Amino acid sequence: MINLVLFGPPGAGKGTQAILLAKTFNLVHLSTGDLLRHEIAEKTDLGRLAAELIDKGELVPDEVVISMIESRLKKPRSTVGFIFDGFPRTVAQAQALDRLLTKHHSKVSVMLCLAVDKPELINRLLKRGLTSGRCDDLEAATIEHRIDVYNEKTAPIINYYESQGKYYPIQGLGSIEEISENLKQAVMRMSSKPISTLNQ
Ligand code: B4P
Repeated sequence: MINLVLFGPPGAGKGTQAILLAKTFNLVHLSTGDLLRHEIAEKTDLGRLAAELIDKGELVPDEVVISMIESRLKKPRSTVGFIFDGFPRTVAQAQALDRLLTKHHSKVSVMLCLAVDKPELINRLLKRGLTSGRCDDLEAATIEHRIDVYNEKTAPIINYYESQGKYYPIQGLGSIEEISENLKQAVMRMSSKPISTLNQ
């Protein structure tokens, strides 16, 4: 099984690249951001809690996102693996993901970390905010807060995966196609198998 963690600060391109990687390698794409936005759209209790936190640029509590991922992993399906987009976002979530995958006799294969500088992140998210309808993309101050939260709570995960030899940094500046190609090459090198055999 290939289990990819696609990592990076807000606006690094995780969602954009995860869709392309999932298609290339035939992986199930699990985005906690998308799952939370679905709850918000459905106006569930969880959605109301999530909206309040997301709009302020805060993280949703660990137990909420961990249980969302747990229920998705429990679904019986035949797949060559998963791509985790926006999860884990804290060391506690990274530890929980390891526990959950171990239960399924599997593990994280690699953590691909998209590196993008702060001014570019802010530009991208403000641009997306013009059309996305996402409150968390509207104000530069909220975006800056999201980046601060990333630096404080999420970036420490890099050490967690580095100590396991699973951290793989990737340049996140450039065209979407170039970055996608670099990610694809990284996954193929990691698996040391030609793309055609990865789905077997
Ligand atoms: P997410 O939905 O995960 O989103 P994100 O961090 O905003 O963005 P992403 O990096 O996916 O950006 P994208 O590809 O779209 O999280 C939203 C919120 O949900 C979080 O702030 C948090 O509150 C909550 N949440 C989610 N998961 C959680 C968890 N595990 N624990 C706790 N809370 C959680 O790219 C951004 C923009 O850049 C797009 O408009 C795109 O078109 C553009 N772009 C992409 N690549 C580009 C490139 N190469 N060049 C130019 N532009 C590019």
